[in-house]
Amino acid sequence: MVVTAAWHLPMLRFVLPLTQQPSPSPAVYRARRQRIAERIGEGAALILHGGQSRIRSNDTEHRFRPDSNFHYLSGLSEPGAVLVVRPGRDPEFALFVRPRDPQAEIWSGRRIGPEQARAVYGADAAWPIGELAAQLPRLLDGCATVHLPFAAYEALDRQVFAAIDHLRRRNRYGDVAPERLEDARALLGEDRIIKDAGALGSLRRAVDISARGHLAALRACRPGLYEHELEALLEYHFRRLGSSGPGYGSIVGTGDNATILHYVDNCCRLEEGHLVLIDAGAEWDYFTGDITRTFPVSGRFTPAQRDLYAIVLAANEAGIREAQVGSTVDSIYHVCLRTLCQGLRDLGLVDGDLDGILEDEARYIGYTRHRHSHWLGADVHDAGHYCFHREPRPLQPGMVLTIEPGLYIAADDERAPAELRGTGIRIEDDVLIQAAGPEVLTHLVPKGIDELEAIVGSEA
Ligand SMILES: [Mn+2]
Repeated sequence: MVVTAAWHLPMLRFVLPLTQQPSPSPAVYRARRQRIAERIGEGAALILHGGQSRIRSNDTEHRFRPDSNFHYLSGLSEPGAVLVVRPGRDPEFALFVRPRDPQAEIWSGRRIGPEQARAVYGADAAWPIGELAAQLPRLLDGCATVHLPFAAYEALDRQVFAAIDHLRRRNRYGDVAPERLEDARALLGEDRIIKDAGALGSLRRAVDISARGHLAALRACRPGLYEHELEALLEYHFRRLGSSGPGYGSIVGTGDNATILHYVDNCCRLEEGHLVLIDAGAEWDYFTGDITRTFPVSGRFTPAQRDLYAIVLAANEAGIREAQVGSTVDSIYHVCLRTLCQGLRDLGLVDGDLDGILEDEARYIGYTRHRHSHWLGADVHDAGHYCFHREPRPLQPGMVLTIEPGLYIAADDERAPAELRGTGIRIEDDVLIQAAGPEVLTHLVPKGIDELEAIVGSEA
């Protein structure tokens, strides 16, 4: 990191870097704003914050990652931006961005600036972010409803309330203040849950890059490597292929580390005879893949590992078969769970008849631990309701979800055969719901026992 001042650098010519180019295409974002505009109707306004840079430690920052909803509607990825959408009004799409500042840009990177924001992102109007407080009353005057993500950006909440208060006081001069607030997260979630062509294109690419990272890790795996070496290899391929990096902290856990659901220390040595669990996904254009595979470090399952693995694989496959239009995330869970519990019973880890086991969560939850699906998209746990009025919502074409059953046997589980104590197995695929049946987006990464044994260590 550069720490010396360089006052004499020439002013940076504005060149739009690759990462800022709106991809897929401006038309995708325009169509999304159009759908949202139709949903909220004339007389409403939507306000979203693009997110701020976050401090990692002292005065160094994490790489900026925009707010998913903001990016979904604008394509813009810069800290400190705000968008306003007002259906049927002029300007209908307004952006507030950081002003150009040659000196600041020498230190912390290029800025789009209001002028380019209009040209590149199709805004009808754009101002420096410092003018937000002054412009908001004018933009909200006459809007009956304001859509805002509740409790997301306190400073923005305060500015919106200040603008509303200002309009309220000026009612006797003819200003009309908004009287209703609605949660923009719910609004955006219901649009994001059905993937449009742009979202699906980005998601397919994210999943494809994720798969290539997993394939590289499978091929390179051998006893004596460390978890962080597999992590580095995965993420090397993510970045090599143009991804901005993992969409969430990569999990590489061997032995009983695999029983820790969100294990991210990734510091242990891979031992002969152990399994290793990798749960990792690459981000592309702010959409992320989410793949989990579990496989033997040495390339050969022990008979006991194979039996346990076969149960989880059967549950994963049963869950995928259940991923049909009209089915629900709940019914996928129950199909997976029935398969897992049948297997636990066959292994002698739980007693009794299957229906009795399934009725008593306390008997199996220590082994199964978590639900088996979440929506997938711009966020790894993506936006959108799972149920309405406590009823699970039916799956529709265009939804993407994960199916990820697992079994976890604690290191101190005295019921389990000694060689399975401290074992975690999870198999996770990303599935697109379609009228013709589920499409497994993650099919490139093998999960069958024979395929895994053939590929693990093949390039070690
Ligand atoms: Mn997942």
